[in-house]
Amino acid sequence: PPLVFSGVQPTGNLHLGNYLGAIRRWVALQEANRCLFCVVDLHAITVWQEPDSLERSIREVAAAFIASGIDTTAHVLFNQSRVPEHAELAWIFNCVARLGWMERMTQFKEKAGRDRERASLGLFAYPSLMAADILAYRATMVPVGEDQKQHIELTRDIAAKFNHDYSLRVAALGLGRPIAMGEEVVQGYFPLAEPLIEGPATRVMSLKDGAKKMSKSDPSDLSRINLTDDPETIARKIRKAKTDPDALPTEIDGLKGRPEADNLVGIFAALADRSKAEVLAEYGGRPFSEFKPALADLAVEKLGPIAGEMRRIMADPAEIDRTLRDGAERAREIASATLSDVKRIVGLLNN
Ligand code: AQP
Repeated sequence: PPLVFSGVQPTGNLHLGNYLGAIRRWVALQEANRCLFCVVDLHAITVWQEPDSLERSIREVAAAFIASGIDTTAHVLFNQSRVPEHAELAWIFNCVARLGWMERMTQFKEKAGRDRERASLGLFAYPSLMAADILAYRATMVPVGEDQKQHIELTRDIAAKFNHDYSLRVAALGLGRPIAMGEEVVQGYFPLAEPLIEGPATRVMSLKDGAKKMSKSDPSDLSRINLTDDPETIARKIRKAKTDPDALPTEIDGLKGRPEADNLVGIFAALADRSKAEVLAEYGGRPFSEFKPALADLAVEKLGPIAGEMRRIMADPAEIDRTLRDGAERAREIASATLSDVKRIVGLLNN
């Protein structure tokens, strides 16, 4: 079966965007696929993290995965730094990827801000580590939010350049397999990963600004719904969410040019497992003063049990650590086999 890989950074404030854009969809993918889910702690340290809060966040993300319904026995849940092959493969990919490719990454530009000179080298090389995360397992399905699309494209570029640069060697060692490149099928070592970006909530926006995505690092806590928020906080944040003065439209086209309305309808649809059109069929023509309480009730109903379960799991950190250690051992079996192939392919003596 195809292999699924995805991850979340343990940078605190896990929010509704992370849940709807990523975690919740992973749960659905578990049925038909083999999945690896990763707490990407090496990505987190590309910007400064207080060591104590990093440890706490790693466990909190793991708890959120488990509380959301990730099956850690049938699938693999681990933290990235426990599988050293990610960092090793990332170094090799740093030598495959080109500076110009990295310079085009919008996430780097956004996160580095105006003072690029002071951004960490790790933040710049982030996409190369992400390519390693995926390709260490030769995963082909990567469920992510819209914001990660460019990084997955770069992962494909790295895989394609590696396959091309080492094609003769891969053939000589008999390590090639058929890789679909558009219409063509070529022999190569790494498959081309596909981003899975689907559903009504691939880009959940800030509750305070319909032009900004909901994000862990937004200084305003009112901009996001955290997975650990209590029911009153969830209701208050939705009540205070920015909207325009008009009633909800009856047709989906009526959401154009109304980013805040579009966002709240998208969140409702994702939480209710319905389409935006279905939500508008019910709430079209009604004012936000009626829609917001309905959304708040729905959010509390869907997120409340997850928050409760997260608290229960977090009460036993040793058990979380055991789960992550066990996951890492199983992940490592696959990743180390890939690394040993890659070293032979590149010509790094490893006998
Ligand atoms: N607003 C969002 N809507 C939908 N999906 C989102 N994701 C993040 N924000 C949204 C998806 O969640 C997964 C994990 O994200 P991440 O923690 O690895 O990185 P990020 O995209 O940098 O998340 P944040 O919350 O925006 O963090 P900061 O503030 O640190 O930049 C990914 O699949 C992502 O697409």
